[in-house]
Amino acid sequence: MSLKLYGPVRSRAFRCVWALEELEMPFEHVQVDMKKGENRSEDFLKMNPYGKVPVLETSDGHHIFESAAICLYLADLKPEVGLAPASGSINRAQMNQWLHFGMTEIDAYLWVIARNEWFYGDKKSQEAIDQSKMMLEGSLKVLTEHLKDSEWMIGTQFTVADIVIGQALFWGSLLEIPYSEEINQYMAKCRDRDHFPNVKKYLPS
Ligand SMILES: N[C@@H](CCC(=O)N[C@@H](CS)C(=O)NCC(=O)O)C(=O)O
Repeated sequence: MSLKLYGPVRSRAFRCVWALEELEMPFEHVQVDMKKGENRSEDFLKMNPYGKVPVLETSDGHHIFESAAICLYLADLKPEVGLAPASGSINRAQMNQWLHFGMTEIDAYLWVIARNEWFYGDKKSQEAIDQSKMMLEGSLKVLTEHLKDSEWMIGTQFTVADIVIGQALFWGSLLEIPYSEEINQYMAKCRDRDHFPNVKKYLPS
């Protein structure tokens, strides 16, 4: 059995495809058409009861959801690549710190803004948008300061934290959130990585 990733590249599955490419790991890609409700089918809900992508099917048939957890699992399968530092090391703790920061202090606020702007129609809450923008301003300030003297989130080592934060910033730019020069440069560096262009191979034809 091989690794199987469920979820279109234009979703948080992007992170997992990017990690798989960085790790040069073969996998089967299943698009999952969310417009057709394929993520709500009985079979899909058995893999992720929340009905969200991405989901990874491991080579021994287990299912994992949550993009950051999937990326971390994959990185640990090939520790020699260095996408996740060794368990118990200070680098591991710092990678986890930024990984959680990316998920809770960046991605989550962007998602509140996106849901309100794009999906909620007359249920849209300007207050929720404004509060999230305010919180995000603080997170992006911290990120900007950190990037002033760090090449990647943990110094010179590109890790899963960069994949999660980088991709959150990419999709967040659709919301026209103002980014600092440091953040723009960081995103450009992410895009310049050798394996980054390969992610496009998984876009639907
Ligand atoms: N925290 C989750 C979020 C997953 C998520 O919200 N996925 C979206 C696509 S990016 C989804 O599947 N939405 C479909 C739905 O909510 O019905 C992760 O990082 O994997």
